Amino acid sequence: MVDFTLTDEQRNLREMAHDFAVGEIRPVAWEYDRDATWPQEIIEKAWEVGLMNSHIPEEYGGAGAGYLDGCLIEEELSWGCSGIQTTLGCNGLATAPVIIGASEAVKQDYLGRLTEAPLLASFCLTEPDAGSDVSSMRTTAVRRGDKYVINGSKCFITNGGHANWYTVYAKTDKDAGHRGISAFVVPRDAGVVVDKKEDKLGQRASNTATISFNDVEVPAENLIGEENQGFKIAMMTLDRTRPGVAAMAVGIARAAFEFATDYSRERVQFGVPIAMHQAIQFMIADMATEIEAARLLTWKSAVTLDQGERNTLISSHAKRFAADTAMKVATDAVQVYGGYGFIKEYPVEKLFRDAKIMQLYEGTSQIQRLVIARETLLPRRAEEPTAVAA
Ligand code: COS
Repeated sequence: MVDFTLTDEQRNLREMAHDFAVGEIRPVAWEYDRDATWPQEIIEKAWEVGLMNSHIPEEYGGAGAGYLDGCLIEEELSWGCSGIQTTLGCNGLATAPVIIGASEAVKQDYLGRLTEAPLLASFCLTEPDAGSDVSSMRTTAVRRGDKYVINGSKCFITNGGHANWYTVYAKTDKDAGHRGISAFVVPRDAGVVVDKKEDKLGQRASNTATISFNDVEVPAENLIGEENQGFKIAMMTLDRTRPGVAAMAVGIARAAFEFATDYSRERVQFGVPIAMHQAIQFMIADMATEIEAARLLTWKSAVTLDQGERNTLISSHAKRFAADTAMKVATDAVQVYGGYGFIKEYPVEKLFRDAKIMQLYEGTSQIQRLVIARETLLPRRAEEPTAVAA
């Protein structure tokens, strides 16, 4: 059965997220972007009303919401400001590996921290020389007695400067390529050092940091899953989070589309609103179709997960198409505004800058195409596990 009808609960959730975006995010979004303001107050309010940590299971204090529910929230909050939503949504990325494979005690402790207080966690995979090529990471974790000792540096870490704890990927066997990577939960007070906050093109209200680990010790029980399972845990995590990122891209595209259509009705050239010109109408029509298509792919990728099925292919379709759509729609929105679109006083300039990162983080559009090509050409991948032993 194919049914695109949301339940009453889902409609209410979407409405709540939209009202929050209208009331709490939109009024400050452009100012926070200009000044790269850390949105602490908004984090606390979003946490209070239950718009954060929606995927954390109920037994750890979370809402236990589904992936489609998460996408509904993510689209609305990103419509408000994708930089602020990147901050609010990042716990979903950091907690996914823990939910997939951490021990019960680690889940109780670290997931519980996020549901008991408005705290943040970060996901530490990328390194200066290991972006798309995850296997070439250099951070190491060496077992010493009942501890692991972690050394290395991670970059582009969302919320890195503000996190209470980190999911960290490190080599436990340097010679084993992707089969030598393990994942750990690392509390900030174990000695994590925040080196640098990035000054970014877009999504400037989010914190992106470089952090390092110098002989940071964690208990052996903080290992997620088994030793050397980290690469698969990372891939399974990205399968779970890419639908939400796609939803965020839809939110940016929708915001740009709305500004562009409103402006096209008001702006008069050649004696009529520019919306009367077919050149503008065709741009608006393409935006509308692509946003609709991006949302359908996004919802399908989330529903596939909610049904307990492997969603690697469809989540790459969704993430790739939605990210490219956000960039294209935001670019065309600037075009509809003409010269004014290039001026910071007008809203689409920010959306154009914000959209770019959607094609870069959580796997570039090229990596999504690579996954799509492999999944299409090598169907054996459908046999891969969707869960690991804890
Ligand atoms: N679920 C479970 N297992 C998976 C998987 C998935 N979605 N994708 C790959 N695997 C498994 C493979 O089956 C293979 O297993 P074996 O060791 O048993 O053979 C293993 O993982 C390695 O897979 P693969 O050969 O495809 O690895 P590559 O090194 O070629 O890398 C890409 C694959 C490029 C897709 C991967 O490195 C990637 O996604 N890179 C982008 C990382 C990214 O998104 N970074 C953004 C920052 S995080 S916010």
